[in-house]
Amino acid sequence: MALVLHASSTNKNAFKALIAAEYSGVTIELAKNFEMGVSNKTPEFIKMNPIGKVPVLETPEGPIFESNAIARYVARLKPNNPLYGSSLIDFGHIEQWIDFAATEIDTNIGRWLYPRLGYGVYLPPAEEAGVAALKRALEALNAHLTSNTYLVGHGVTLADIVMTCNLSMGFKGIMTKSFTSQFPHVERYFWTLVNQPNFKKIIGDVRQAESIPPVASKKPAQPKEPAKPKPKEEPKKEVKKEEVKPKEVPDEEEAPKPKPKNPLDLLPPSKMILDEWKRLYSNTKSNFREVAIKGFWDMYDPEGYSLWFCDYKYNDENTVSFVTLNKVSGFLQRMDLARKYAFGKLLVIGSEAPYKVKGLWLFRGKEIPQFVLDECYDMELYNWTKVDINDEAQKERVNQMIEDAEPFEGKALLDAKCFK
Ligand SMILES: N[C@@H](CCC(=O)N[C@@H](CS)C(=O)NCC(=O)O)C(=O)O
Repeated sequence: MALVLHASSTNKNAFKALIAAEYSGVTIELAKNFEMGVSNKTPEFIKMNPIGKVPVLETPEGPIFESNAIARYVARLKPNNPLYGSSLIDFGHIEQWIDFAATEIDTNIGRWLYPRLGYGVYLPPAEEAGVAALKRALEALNAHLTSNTYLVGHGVTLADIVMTCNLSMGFKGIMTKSFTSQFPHVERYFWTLVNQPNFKKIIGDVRQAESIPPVASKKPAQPKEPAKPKPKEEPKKEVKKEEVKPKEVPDEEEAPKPKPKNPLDLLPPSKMILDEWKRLYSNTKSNFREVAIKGFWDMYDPEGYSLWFCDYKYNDENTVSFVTLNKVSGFLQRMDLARKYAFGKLLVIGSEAPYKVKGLWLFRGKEIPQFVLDECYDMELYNWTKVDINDEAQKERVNQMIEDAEPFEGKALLDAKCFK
């Protein structure tokens, strides 16, 4: 009997065994007509895996569940398989990274991604904790990969297969370029591995997420039930202790709580009306200095607003023009949450690589709003300096950024993007 893998052909957990099989010369068939949510709920399937999850591998000696266990089994079918290293210590390190990939990488990608897709409750502090734990894990992985091409030794092992499959869910689903660019060795490692022929054959082309998925509606649409007739009053049944159900948690959507006000809405009113500035900026087609820039300083209220220069920390990595432009566009998209409270300019400077990304932001309040720092990951990719408006040179730099002056700091502009 051939080995049969029960899973859909796009399941990253199934990829682990399939890639291991490619490296090991093992043949695995995918179960025919597998339908997620249907095939894995049948009594026959539950006999193979009592929790009803995929993948499951059917072997001549019985089924195996848990994707890492399946991948290990497949690797062991080849005697002295280099996927398991060549010494006991290699073996130990391979197992170490397989566990790390499961507990530190996969779990934390899931904490970030699944609630956003509607699998589980979305809670911002829980997401924050998940992202922080993922960053910690990726920092450690990045440090290891600074001086190692592969996780263990000098070739692909089972640890790389498991790690890459787990990372693929993050890269495809939620880890945008501006997030992963904090971990350049992880990026290099991931793209190298997914482009190895044995990986590519199974995973196909991988496209990195361009944005963080928005939070899915909390409650999936329920099929409407016909109105039930009111039950007749029945004599009260004595309830046994074990039958007492825990109180249902009130559904947030049924009784919407008033949204807490953004603290910026509670600031003392300002003479500067952000929308008026945005309109002036957009509508000024000529004499920009005299009209828009002068108008800006006439309106500017240092008590109610602050101006900030930002400077991308990793300009050396901006070696490809369209990638740099996408990075900037992604940042501006993610700032959508601050549209009521911010205006920004981002300049992509230089006519050849590496391009420099520098910008100017106007924020409501005297500091960068905390919710922006918390919720927009790009913020930490830049160094931020508050503009001293008593310094004429800084004011002039503000003007140049607002009007896309060229040359800027002696260089041509590849592009200038505005957030308004
Ligand atoms: N730790 C398990 C995770 C398996 C798992 O979560 N499978 C998902 C699909 S990727 C599943 O079958 N979900 C269906 C369900 O939860 O009922 C493994 O690595 O195999």
